[in-house]
Amino acid sequence: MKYSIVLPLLATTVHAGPVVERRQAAACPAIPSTFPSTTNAKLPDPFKFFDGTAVTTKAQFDCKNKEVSAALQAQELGDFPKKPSSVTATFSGSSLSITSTEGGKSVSFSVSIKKPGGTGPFPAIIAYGAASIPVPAGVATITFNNDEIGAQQGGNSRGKGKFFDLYGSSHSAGATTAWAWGVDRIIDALEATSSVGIDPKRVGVTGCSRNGKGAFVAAALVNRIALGLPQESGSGGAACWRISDSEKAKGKNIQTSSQIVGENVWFSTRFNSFSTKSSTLATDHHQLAGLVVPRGLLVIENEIDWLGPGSTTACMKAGRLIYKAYGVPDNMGFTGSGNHNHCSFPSNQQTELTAFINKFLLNQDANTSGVEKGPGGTDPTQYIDWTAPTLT
Ligand code: MCU
Repeated sequence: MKYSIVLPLLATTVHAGPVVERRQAAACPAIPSTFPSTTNAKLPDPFKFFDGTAVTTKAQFDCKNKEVSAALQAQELGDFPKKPSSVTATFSGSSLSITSTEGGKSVSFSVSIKKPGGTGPFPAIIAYGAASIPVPAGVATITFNNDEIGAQQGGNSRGKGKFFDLYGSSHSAGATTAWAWGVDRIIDALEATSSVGIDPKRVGVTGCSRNGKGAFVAAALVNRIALGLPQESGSGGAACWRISDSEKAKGKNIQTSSQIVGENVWFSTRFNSFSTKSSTLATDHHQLAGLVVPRGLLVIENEIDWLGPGSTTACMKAGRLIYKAYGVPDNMGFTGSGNHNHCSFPSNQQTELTAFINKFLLNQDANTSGVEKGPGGTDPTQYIDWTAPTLT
């Protein structure tokens, strides 16, 4: 059977929405277009607007996140485009084909959907490339060929892929941002096509290694994602740039910003000028986790030096301070485990994975409290000169 839907033009059909939501949005201070670049070896304060105003309420924090997103786009990720003027989808067999049109140009891509038996709607996990975590019965898998949206074949693949066919090869987005745009379109299509049988409010995203960086960025930028499951993302994902530089200075064989910009096109060319001075970035990746607040996030790591287990652990501990300040400490956890091959999910991370999936995708009661597993001796306090408030 074939289904066809057309999503309405955003500009002409935006509905008023709940009054509270509109008031909160209107109450946000204007988002700056330039960001601090003063040297700061510590992790930037997630509870201070760039103009120095303290963040004391959850509503202010939600506004602060808009600034953080803007700063990340301006300095690392490149622009994350809003929804194209038209998004249409057709569902046939197990294939959901999505066409996005903007400025007279269109691109199409398809995802394949493997559903559990029985009657939906089902929750789903969008897997970059192929899932390298076990997806439990009861949860669908949406296989997303992120490489066709934004190529990641080294420096020469800059600006290649369907995202760039639509927005132009010189668009500022790095590959991780282009992929997040693809995830955003998948959710558009799921929302508009109930016949697919997937509940768009219970969608997670995963990917491993380079695709783990992508899954983390998607969870951060696409606020309709219910659960982020970045796996072994390391530097560019769960690691903080500043902490990785400090670990490198201590002699660790760890990926840093200065290396990553030469290896591949995961980030915008805007990041190049920061790559050797990460301490001048307006944000760091504890705030990438902060962008997912209050949604579910389980950061899955390995203890391979290059991934920076010391950096990912300290950085995500700082990320959990943000969740805690917002009153939802149990909505985020991180689990690092050694002695297994890169991207081969070990059984000793299963309990926490199951708990997060049960809670955020299967709507079950599950204990996700206090999941902080990583190598000993990793303490973020030396990188922190702020105190997390209890946001009201
Ligand atoms: C952890 O992800 C990357 C890493 O950042 C790269 O430096 C390395 O080349 O590849 C890793 C990866 O994607 O492995 C599959």
